[in-house]
Amino acid sequence: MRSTLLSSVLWASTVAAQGTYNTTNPTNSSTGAGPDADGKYVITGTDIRATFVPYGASISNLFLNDSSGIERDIVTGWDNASYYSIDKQHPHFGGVPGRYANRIKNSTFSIDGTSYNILPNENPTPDHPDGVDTLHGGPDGWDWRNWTVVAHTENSITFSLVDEAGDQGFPGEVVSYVTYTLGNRTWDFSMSAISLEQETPIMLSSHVYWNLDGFANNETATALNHTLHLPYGGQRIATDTILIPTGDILANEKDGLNDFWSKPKQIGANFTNPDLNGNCGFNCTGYDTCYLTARPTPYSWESSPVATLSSSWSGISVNIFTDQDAFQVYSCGGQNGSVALKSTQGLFDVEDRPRVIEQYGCVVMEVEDYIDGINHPEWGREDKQIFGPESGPYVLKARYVFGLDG
Ligand SMILES: *[C@@H]1O[C@H](CO)[C@@H](O)[C@H](O)[C@H]1NC(C)=O
Ligand SMILES: *[C@@H]1O[C@H](CO)[C@@H](O)[C@H](O)[C@H]1NC(C)=O
Ligand SMILES: *[C@@H]1O[C@H](CO)[C@@H](O)[C@H](O)[C@H]1NC(C)=O
Ligand SMILES: *[C@@H]1O[C@H](CO)[C@@H](O)[C@H](O)[C@H]1NC(C)=O
Ligand SMILES: *[C@@H]1O[C@H](CO)[C@@H](O)[C@H](O)[C@H]1NC(C)=O
Ligand SMILES: *[C@@H]1O[C@H](CO)[C@@H](O)[C@H](O)[C@H]1NC(C)=O
Ligand SMILES: *[C@@H]1O[C@H](CO)[C@@H](O)[C@H](O)[C@H]1NC(C)=O
Ligand SMILES: *[C@@H]1O[C@H](CO)[C@@H](O)[C@H](O)[C@H]1NC(C)=O
Ligand SMILES: *[C@@H]1O[C@H](CO)[C@@H](O)[C@H](O)[C@H]1NC(C)=O
Ligand SMILES: *[C@@H]1O[C@H](CO)[C@@H](O)[C@H](O)[C@H]1NC(C)=O
Ligand SMILES: *[C@@H]1O[C@H](CO)[C@@H](O)[C@H](O)[C@H]1NC(C)=O
Ligand SMILES: CC(=O)N[C@H]1CO[C@H](CO)[C@@H](O)[C@@H]1O
Repeated sequence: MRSTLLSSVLWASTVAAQGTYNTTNPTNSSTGAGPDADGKYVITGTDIRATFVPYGASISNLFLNDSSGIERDIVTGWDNASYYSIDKQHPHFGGVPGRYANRIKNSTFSIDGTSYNILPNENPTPDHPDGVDTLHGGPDGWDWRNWTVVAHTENSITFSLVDEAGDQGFPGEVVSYVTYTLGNRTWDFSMSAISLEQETPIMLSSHVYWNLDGFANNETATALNHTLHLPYGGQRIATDTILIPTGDILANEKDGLNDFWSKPKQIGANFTNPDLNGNCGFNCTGYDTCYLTARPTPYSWESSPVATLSSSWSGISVNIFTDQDAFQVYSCGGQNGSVALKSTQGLFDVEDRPRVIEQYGCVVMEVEDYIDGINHPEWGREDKQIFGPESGPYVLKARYVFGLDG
């Protein structure tokens, strides 16, 4: 058992690093240069460049040239690493939610007959001032913490985090590694997590907010004209008014509000339909929805994308390949202009356009497993969501391939 565990750790760190480890000199490794003046770590591929910050192991900028050859920064974030810990709104910009992404009903779960109460942090009521459920791992979830940079090369960066036993109420210590690598207009990531002591839920994701126009579209401040295709997304997980899964799996009727599978559709295509109100929780118009990515088995996850997002304005598209079985889409209905754009985004020559993220100004896309699967044993997700010293490590892989349609 001990050797199984050790080989898991070694295996996971190898998978995570995919390259040079230099723990002696973690920041300025043989090829990396350490953080820049804003505290960000830059990595570069072919015609693509990104920055990352230790806070949440978050992507902070992603630069690509659009079809006019103009450089666009297509993810949200802040201008410097220190501001991530200061901002009170904490929109989970580009980070790794953990130890368990998305919501846990009633902040409870049980494993082998033992029930656990973890810290709530969403939907406070007079009786439950801290909230009635747990979102993204709790009030000090993994994307509220500074991860350790364990490797930084010209085109990749690896972060690690040690999550102590009992933190946020979760059982057992967990060690995680996340590696991001840029290629030829590609962004790969590999996440692994090992539970060293006890069985615990683990579900990670990457919580990136996209605007493929770099917020510089002079026709609209929103991302509602972005086109989304989820070719395997014929089903979704039903949720209640506070977005907690009910246990039901719903069919996404062809031509219905949640049909992104039968053909590509603009995110905003159905916004004039009053039935879209309530589709993402109480009085929320749009999407905050976990679509399933049910591919015919056996399949190779690298062979076809589970999602494609594109914008005809910039011409930039992204194809998302992953080994994960679900895919969350959030249309940024909760944004309200209170978050400033980065200095690398937006329009500078349109006077009446505030330099902020407007409602529906972005789209969040998260590769993940079935949300709150730990409270729905009827879905059969235990092998993908419960990990202990005797199981293998939790693993998530994804590849984002960027194109130019214009
Ligand atoms: C790791 O960093 C140390 C200290 O800077 C250096 O001496 C060593 O050569 C580095 N190792 C590799 C493999 O880059
Ligand atoms: C965009 O194009 C310019 C000019 O060719 C080039 O200098 C820059 O590196 C490109 N940006 C990216 C992210 O490839
Ligand atoms: C860091 O970024 C924030 C948000 O963009 C900005 O308000 C602040 O002035 C910046 N601080 C420094 C030291 O650059
Ligand atoms: C994270 O690191 C930044 C420096 O980049 C620092 O300003 C901040 O206080 C740290 N935050 C936490 C939560 O440790
Ligand atoms: C909800 O959590 C409380 C503890 O906070 C627990 O007493 C109760 O049994 C839980 N309810 C369900 C349905 O799991
Ligand atoms: C990058 O990929 C494009 C096709 O997608 C290809 O034409 C080009 O040669 C590749 N560049 C490198 C440096 O491999
Ligand atoms: C919008 O931007 C495009 C591309 O930069 C430009 O060709 C067009 O003239 C602009 N339109 C307006 C109304 O400013
Ligand atoms: C949603 O929008 C698509 C594309 O415009 C349209 O074909 C479909 O009928 C709409 N569905 C509903 C339910 O409004
Ligand atoms: C942008 O979206 C709006 C609302 O869905 C639609 O009326 C308009 O035709 C779209 N524009 C383009 C260029 O697709
Ligand atoms: C629903 O949202 C609209 C627009 O944000 C707001 O004006 C309205 O008061 C809300 N209704 C309820 C019942 O909360
Ligand atoms: C905008 O959203 C933020 C974050 O949720 C919230 O703190 C703020 O009160 C909202 N502002 C308005 C005007 O609704
Ligand atoms: C920790 C460390 O050595 N950081 C250095 C890495 O390299 C950059 C750029 O050369 C320096 O500014 C850092 O001080």
